[in-house]
Amino acid sequence: MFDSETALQEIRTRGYTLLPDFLGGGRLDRVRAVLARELGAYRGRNNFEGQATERVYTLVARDPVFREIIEDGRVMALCDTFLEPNYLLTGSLAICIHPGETPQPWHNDDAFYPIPRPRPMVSLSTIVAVDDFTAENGCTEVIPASHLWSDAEIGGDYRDGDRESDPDFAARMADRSVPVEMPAGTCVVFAGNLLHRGGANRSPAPRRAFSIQYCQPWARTQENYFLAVPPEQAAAMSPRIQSLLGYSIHRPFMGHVAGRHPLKTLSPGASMADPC
Ligand SMILES: O=C(O)CCC(=O)C(=O)O
Repeated sequence: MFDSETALQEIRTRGYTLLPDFLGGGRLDRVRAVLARELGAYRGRNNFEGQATERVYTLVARDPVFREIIEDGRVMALCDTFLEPNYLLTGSLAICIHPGETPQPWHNDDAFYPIPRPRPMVSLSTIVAVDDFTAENGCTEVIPASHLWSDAEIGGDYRDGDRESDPDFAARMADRSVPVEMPAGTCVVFAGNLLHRGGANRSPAPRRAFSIQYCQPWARTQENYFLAVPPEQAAAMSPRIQSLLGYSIHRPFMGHVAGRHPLKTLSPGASMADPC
């Protein structure tokens, strides 16, 4: 049973909350079937993506089950609280951490936005376990309450080699790190400014997950969905997904197309001369 007050309070105070049984009603099986089809083509290209990790981006366009999950009412309720109206989808990717993978660098998902900390989150992230998450198989690890830390406490970001090789930083993180162990089908929702990472996979089996991330309507998105999702496919999606993809206006007029509402580009009969 979803308790939005507890979820909101946990995100505010410790930076994350768990939604048990998030993938009910056969969704976990459907997700596994899609991932069986999609995984296997790419490997990570650097230490952040993970050399022994597969990532499949643009899940929103790959199967209806991901669109249902992206607009799940529980997550939308949390986005409605933490983000401004007409917030956007910024990432939708599967992450499969293979045996032998080392830990990811500590990072926060909204590190791209150069706004001094402490500050409100610019994005809200979710990671859903497709296999049981354990400390052994590379479950997500978080630093509780780090979403409230200043720039000095964060000490740079994951691209900063000095921070990553600093034993004091590593010791400080090791003292505070919490493994998010959770059964398959559970979702961890966390503030975009919370420090976290994918753990080392010391098990003999892959650890599959997917991450859906949302951001403020004024922030540039990680994935460029206008190019990644063909307009004819977007035209058939729900109004909520269209809005999340950017077919919306952040008032008064961010996102317009030649002075018109971007949804007009999706209706073949509509005249672009019609007012918004
Ligand atoms: O796979 C995970 O548990 C975390 C991945 C992550 O944080 C990321 O790639 O941004």
